Order: sequence, then C-alpha cells, then structure tokens
Amino acid sequence: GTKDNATDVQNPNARTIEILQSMCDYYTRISDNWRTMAYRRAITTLRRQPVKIATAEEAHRLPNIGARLAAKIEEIVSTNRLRRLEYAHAEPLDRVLATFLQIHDVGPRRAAKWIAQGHRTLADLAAHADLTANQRLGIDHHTDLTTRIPRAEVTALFTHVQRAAARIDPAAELLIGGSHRRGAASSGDIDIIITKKATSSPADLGPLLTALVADLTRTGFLVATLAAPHTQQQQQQQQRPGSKWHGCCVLPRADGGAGPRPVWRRIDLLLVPETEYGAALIYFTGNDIFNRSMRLLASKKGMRLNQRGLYQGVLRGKGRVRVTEGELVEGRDERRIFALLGVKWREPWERWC
Ligand code: DCP
Ligand code: MG
Ligand code: MN
Repeated sequence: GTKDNATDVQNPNARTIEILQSMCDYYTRISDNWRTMAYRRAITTLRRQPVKIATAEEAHRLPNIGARLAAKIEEIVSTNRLRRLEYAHAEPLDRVLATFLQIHDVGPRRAAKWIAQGHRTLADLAAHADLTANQRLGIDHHTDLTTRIPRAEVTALFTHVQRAAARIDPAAELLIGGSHRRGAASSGDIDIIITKKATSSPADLGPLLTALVADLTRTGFLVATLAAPHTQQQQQQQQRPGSKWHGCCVLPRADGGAGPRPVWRRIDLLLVPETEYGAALIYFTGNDIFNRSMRLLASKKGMRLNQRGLYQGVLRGKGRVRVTEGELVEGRDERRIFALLGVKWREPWERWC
C-alpha cells in the first residue's frame, strides 16, 4: 500500500512525491524490487528538500536520483501528471491486483490466484471465493480499513487504550510506535508498544494483555480480532510465547451514539519486556527500509540486530549464513544500540529511510 505516503501537504514537493509514490506502489505490486527501491530512495531525498525541485537538472544533482527519475520529476512538475503512471493504471488487472492486495492477510500469490480464477471485484470475492475469516472481514470493512488515520485520531485512540491499561495495572507503560512515532501526518494503523518495569519475557505481560483486551472489547472499543497470542497458528510459527495482538478498534463517540458511524481502524498491541525495549523501539518505529539497513550494518560488523536485541560473536559461514546465535550485547536502550553500531543517533522522525 501507500505506506509512507504521509507527506505533509506543506512540503514544497508534495505533489511530485504523491505521483512518485503511486509509481512506487505500482512497482511493488508487480514485484519490481529494483525500481521500488529506486523510487523509495528518490522520495526520501525529495521529502528532505526545503524548496520545490522543478527541473531534471536540479533533481539529478540530488543524492539517489538518476537521470530517468530526474526526467520524470520534471515531467510531473511541468505537466502535473506522469504518462508512465497513466499507462500502469490503464492496465485493468493492475487495478484489480491493487485492490486485492489491500485485503488483510492477502499476499501476491493469493491475489494472483484469485485473478487467475476470474475474480475481478471485491463483490466477486465475497460471493464466490474461498475466504478465511480475516479476509472476509477485510473485504466487509474494506473502505474503512483502507482509509488513513489522521494523526489526531491516532492520539485519541491511544489515550483510550492508555487509560484502560492504567486502570488494570498502573505500572504499565504505553507508547505509540510505527509511522506515528516517525511524525507522520496520518497512519495506516496504530501500533501500541506495551511494556512494564522488571519484565524479561512477553509472557510477563500476558495477563495484562488478556485483561486489557477483555476490557476494551467489553466497552466496545475493540470490534474484531485478527490475530492474538497463543493461537494455534502463532504457536506453530514461533517457539516463544506470542507477543502481538492484531485487530480493529473504533473511537468511542463523545455524544454516546448520535452522529456518523465511527470508522474501523487497524490496531496492533505489541508486548515488549523491559529487557528488549530499546531493540523493539527501533524495530517498531521503522521504517522497514531503515530497519533493513540497521540489520545489514550489524551483520557487517559481525553482530546481529533483531527486535529483541543486538548480539555479538555471531559466527557466519558461506553466504553469510548464521552458524551461532551470539550473545546479547544490548536490548534495553535504543540510543546505546545506535552507539554500539557506530551510527549517529537519529530521531524517530529522521528514520524514513
Ligand atoms: N516492520 C518492519 N518490516 C515489516 C513490517 C513492519 O520492519 N515487514 C516494522 C517497521 C514499521 C513497524 O514495524 O515501521 C510497524 O509496521 P506497520 O506495518 O504498522 O508500518 P508503519 O507504522 O511504519 O506504517 P503505517 O502507517 O502504514 O502503519
Ligand atoms: Mg503502523
Ligand atoms: Mn502495524
């Protein structure tokens, strides 16, 4: 989806970024990873420019923008459109694929299979396809779940969860991660990191999660569960206790019922023990490309970074395949992990790439 498409409208290059992002989304859909990365890098560069970039020459002088992308930027600024994007959108199956890929729990293979079976609309799928419960939920609430959440609503949803958690356990500490922590004007979902002093495993936060989900469900805040820890599927996939709850929520109405129907929002509750808090903050703040570059850096230095910590003494064999797990160097402190990797601290809003 349009993951980082949260550029401030005030940005002098907002329109150019919007069109390049649509082009990038198209390349993501057709699995052209090379072009996807090139567009993402160019968008990150443009987002940082304090002035409008209007000509190919200006664009080409900037980092990570090649000659062809520079020409496209000039085309966008001078014509307010991009012909290549219009060709892409004219491919009828591309639109179908784009729609199917928006459904929760649907990947490129599932979507391609439905297209091969002749399905072309969400209504086709709802009526004739074999759907999991989550896929059906994603289709039934498609409009809501593909609407971005304004920053102020993310904050309001968070406040509601935070108050409920405090009533259950005053020692619980909650924080909004994801695109919101990176300063996005709007988010695709709300990612809430939950921790507590003196915890060393997600299991230590299990009782709090159970009570919190029960309370938020009873009060009508949580309206659907997509995945919960300790489901059979999660137990098959991970050896350690589950640490994530995925579902949907709605903002309670101040007027207690009147007014427009509230929009369903995607919410993730992430259980993080204190011992892993710094590493989890890095991971759940993202973005995904920033995470990838941090992990690569760690591996180049003979270390390993994941959402639980930074490890050293990792032995790698042929093709950088890991032979030993290594020992934990740091998990708690976000800044220390940056320092140990030898990278300058970057504020969350500086982590768009
Ligand atoms: N993440 C990752 N790799 C993935 C998925 C997620 O590194 N394949 C990390 C980085 C993300 C964070 O988890 O920033 C939260 O994931 P989201 O899918 O919620 O993404 P964002 O919050 O960044 O964007 P959005 O506004 O679309 O939710
Ligand atoms: Mg998110
Ligand atoms: Mn999320």
